[in-house]
Amino acid sequence: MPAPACIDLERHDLAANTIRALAMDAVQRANSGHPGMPMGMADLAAVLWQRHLVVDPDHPRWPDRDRFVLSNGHGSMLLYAVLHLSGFPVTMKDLMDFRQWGSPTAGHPEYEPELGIEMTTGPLGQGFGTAVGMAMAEAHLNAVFGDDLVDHRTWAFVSDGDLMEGISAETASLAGHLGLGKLVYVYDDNRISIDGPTDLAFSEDVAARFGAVGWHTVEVDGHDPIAIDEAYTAACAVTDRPSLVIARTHIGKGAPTKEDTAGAHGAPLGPAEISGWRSGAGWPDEDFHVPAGVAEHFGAGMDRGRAARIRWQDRFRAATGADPELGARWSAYHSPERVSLEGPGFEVGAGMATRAAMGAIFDEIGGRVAGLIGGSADLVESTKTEVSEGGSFSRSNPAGRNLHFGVREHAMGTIVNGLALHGGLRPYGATFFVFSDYMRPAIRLSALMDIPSIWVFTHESVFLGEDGPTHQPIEHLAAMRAMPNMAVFRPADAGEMLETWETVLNRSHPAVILGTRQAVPVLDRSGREGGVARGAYVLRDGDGAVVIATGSEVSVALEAADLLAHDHSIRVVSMPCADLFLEQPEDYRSEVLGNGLPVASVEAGSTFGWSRFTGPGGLNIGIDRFGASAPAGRIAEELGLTGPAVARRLATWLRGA
Ligand SMILES: Cc1ncc(C[n+]2csc(CCOP(=O)(O)OP(=O)(O)O)c2C)c(N)n1
Repeated sequence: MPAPACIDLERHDLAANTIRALAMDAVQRANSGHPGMPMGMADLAAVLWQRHLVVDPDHPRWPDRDRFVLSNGHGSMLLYAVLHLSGFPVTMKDLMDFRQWGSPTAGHPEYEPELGIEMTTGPLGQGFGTAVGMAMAEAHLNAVFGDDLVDHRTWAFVSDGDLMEGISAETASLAGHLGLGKLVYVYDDNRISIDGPTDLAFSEDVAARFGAVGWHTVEVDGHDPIAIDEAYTAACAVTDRPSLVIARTHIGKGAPTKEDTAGAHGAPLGPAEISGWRSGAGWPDEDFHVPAGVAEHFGAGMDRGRAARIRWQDRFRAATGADPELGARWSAYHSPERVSLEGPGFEVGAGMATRAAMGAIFDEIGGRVAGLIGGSADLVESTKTEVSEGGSFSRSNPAGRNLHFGVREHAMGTIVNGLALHGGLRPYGATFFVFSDYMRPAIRLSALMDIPSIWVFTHESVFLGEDGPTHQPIEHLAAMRAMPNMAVFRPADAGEMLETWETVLNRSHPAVILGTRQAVPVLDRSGREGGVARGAYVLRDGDGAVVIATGSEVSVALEAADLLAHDHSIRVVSMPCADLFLEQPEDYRSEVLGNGLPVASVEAGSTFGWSRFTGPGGLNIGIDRFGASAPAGRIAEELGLTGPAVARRLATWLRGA
């Protein structure tokens, strides 16, 4: 912890003004962007980077570094400027190319760890939640490895918009409940958003709100570096609760007419305003000016980080040298080996829900994947995603591997992303598929950032039955598959579920895993093992037509093919993951799809998207309406998804084909 009040105020002002100037200039040059927030938070950023944040620009991914999340990521120029001035590989050219094609300095950056960008948002509130996940990751790994190897803070800058978004309520509540003492948020209390003053729509007592959910709060003048330093120090001293530093700031600080107005929020200030700011600050009339001494000022903060990293490296060497088992454990978390799963042996022909199959292999997964951590949004009895010896993660037991998110799906989504972004862990979050709607922004960001978050959704079709249409996903499969970079797995039976987990764990990309509520037969897949990793494979051969099915409809398609066997030779293709199938070589894809045979699809969901595989003359059997509240068997009959009903549709289609 830094010694109190030894800030060189002149240097500090120069540093903060450099952030302001670079933000103004880059936004002006790009002719788009948000200058107001970087100008308003410049003092807060300068003190944090110079005095508190423990990072090393020469080793941006050093595991025990502090994490910094910019949740009000529209103010991205703040982060780019500070990274540049602190010696991270963000160049002056990158600043000049702000928001341009191919430049790393995107409008809203998300995740570029080599540059020092841990995560920023984009969709307001996501960073707020994600940083909670990072702090949970730290707490867990600290419990596993001890203070010598894991002991760092998670910082985030958050704005009015972040606090207005509901996700901040969900995640603040959980962070307070868990007593995440190394989590420090700095709230940019500038009382301005896009439409004008925040009191148009926001008048809550923020300190009282956060106090009520178990946070420590401290209020500070966000332009007084000594007070800011003291507030950060006070926040760090509170170790049993997360802290919120409520910093009263002025958006567009120093802009002659636009300070404290929405006009400073999201548009270039214009030459007159920039020139007025320069005269007020005694700044030369020169774009992208960085005064002498500023890099040294930030460099002193970075030297603190460099020294901390070297001390950590020494401790790491000593600890793993003295205890090779510790070194092996560290590797198991941080550079895991390939996973292969055996499973308990599933009896062919037996009925078993694929969620139950997942439950049956979950302990094995937990045993093979040291960093596996996750849980459910109050549905773990149903999702079957618990490691039985893992213990529950709590304030008093952060070593627990089973997370209890409460009924907070959106929080679960952002936290899983935070756990994944932190590194060292393999996180998952589970709920019913229909509730994925409540966490979609986080799922989308996992795909955008290409991080290995695992999304487990059970009760993945109308066949969940009596709970009715509010609980029955219809368009969800199509919507998830439409998301670039997301691999969606809908295994057909217990064997495919096992292969699905194996496939997902051996990739380092985001994935959705779907499990049935209802029992489905364990299929005879002998000789066809490994098919899941290719996305689709031939389960029953035939040379007259191809029926592609997924999940519970694979056994339906097999039954239909058997019923038609007298007149038609039907090939049944199981397609647990359309996304992986599309990545296969052309030869494999056309071979599986029968090289020009008529193709049909059967899936208990919207038919949207299936013509990609079935083509213009193809038949797509699915559900293009909402479901119904009834037992699953009756729903299957009414919606035409039994073996005989599918056989009838296929026969009619084949007669016309
Ligand atoms: C989920 C979401 N909704 C809307 C936006 C568009 N948007 C960007 S900034 C902002 C509000 C700005 O207010 P504040 O958070 O106080 O930021 P400041 O004006 O202080 O920079 C909005 C609505 C967004 N980025 N994310």
